Amino acid sequence: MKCIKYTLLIWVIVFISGTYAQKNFTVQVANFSFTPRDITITAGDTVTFMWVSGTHTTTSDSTTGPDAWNSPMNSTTSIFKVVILYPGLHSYYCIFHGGPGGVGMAGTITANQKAPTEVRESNTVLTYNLEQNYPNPFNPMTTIDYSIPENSLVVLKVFNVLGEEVKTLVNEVKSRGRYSVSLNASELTSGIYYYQIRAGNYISVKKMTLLK
Ligand SMILES: [Cu+2]
Repeated sequence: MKCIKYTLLIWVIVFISGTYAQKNFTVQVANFSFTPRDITITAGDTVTFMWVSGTHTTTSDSTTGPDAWNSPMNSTTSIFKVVILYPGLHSYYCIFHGGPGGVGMAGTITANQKAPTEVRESNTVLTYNLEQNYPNPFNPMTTIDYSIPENSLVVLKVFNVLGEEVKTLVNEVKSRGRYSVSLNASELTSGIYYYQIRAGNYISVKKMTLLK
C-alpha cells in the first residue's frame, strides 16, 4: 500500500514538473510610453504592468471575456497583473493618451499557444536520447520524442538544409523524463529538415522530410 502511494506521488510530481512553467513579463507604464511596447508570450503567462510616472490606464477590449481588462495606473495603483489565457493578439492602450486604433500610448501582447509537451514515462531507466520523428515523411504535423536522465536545459531546434534555424520547439529547463513534442510545419516549404537537441553535454541531430 505504502509502495503504491509513493509510486503515485512520484507520478504526480513528474506530471506537474513536466507541464509548462508559467512566465512573468513586465511592461513599464510611463509618460507616455509602454516599455516594451509589444511583447510575445505564451498563453498562461502573466503580464505585470508597472507604474513609473503619470496617470494612465492599461486597457484591453480587443477580446471579450477574461482577457479583457481595464486598470487605472497611477501612484496609488502601481502594479497591475493580468494572466493572458487565450492565444492570439491582445491590443492594449491608455484611455487618456491613446486609443484602440494603436494611436499614442498603445501596445500589443501576442500570446502563442502552449506547446503540447508532456512527460510520458519517468520511473524507468533513462538515457539522453533523441528519437526519429513520426510520421516521417510528414505534412504538416509530426512528433518528436526525447528523453533526459537528469534535470537539464533542453534546446530543441529545427534547421533547414542551409543550416538556418527555422523553429525552436523547446528552450527550457526540463526535469528528468521522456517527452513528446509536436512540430507544426504548415508555414514551411517541402524539403529536408534537421532537428537538433542540446541537453547537458548531449547533442544529437536527426533528419526529417516535409512532403506537401
Ligand atoms: Cu497614458
